[in-house]
Amino acid sequence: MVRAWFMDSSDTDQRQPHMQEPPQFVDLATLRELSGVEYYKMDADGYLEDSALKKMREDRGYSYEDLIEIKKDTLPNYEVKIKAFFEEHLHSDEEIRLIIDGSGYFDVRDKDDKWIRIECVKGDLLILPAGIYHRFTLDTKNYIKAVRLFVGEPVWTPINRPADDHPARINYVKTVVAQ
Ligand code: KMT
Ligand code: NI
Repeated sequence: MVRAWFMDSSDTDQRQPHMQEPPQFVDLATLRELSGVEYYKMDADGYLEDSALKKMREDRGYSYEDLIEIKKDTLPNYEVKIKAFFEEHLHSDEEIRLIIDGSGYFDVRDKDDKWIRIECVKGDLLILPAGIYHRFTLDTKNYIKAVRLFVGEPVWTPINRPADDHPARINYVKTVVAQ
């Protein structure tokens, strides 16, 4: 089961859980309400053939798919990428990730600009809406492998905060934050 929680305010090691004391967990319905983030459980082993994933590809028009493996010795420019993933940013499109091995944290800003940390493990599929401020980090196990999905030709460009005038941000504020 995926878990999410409001983060503490300490800026020590990003790979630690950073839960508050006591922990302030966020359930999936609340996560969606506060951020627009969608979560689905998928069959990570059989994902190529999984009917739920197949339906999602069709329904949402996910025509592009590749794999990203974040591992020190095999990902080119590892340190640079790790740093860029953890810079607060947004994208002009959804960020869709299905975790097929390992684990990591997606941090998203909620409507009140508070950080919610989403712990992702094998079988978790997350859809971060276009325009949401977010970041990603590995956890202390230092390994994740994920499928990246996209509608059409992929654009992975991160637009670092502040990007409040970006059209995707304006639309996100209108459709999620202001609701
Ligand atoms: C991104 O865009 O932040 C990433 O692709 C990194 C996380 S994928 C598990
Ligand atoms: Ni991103």
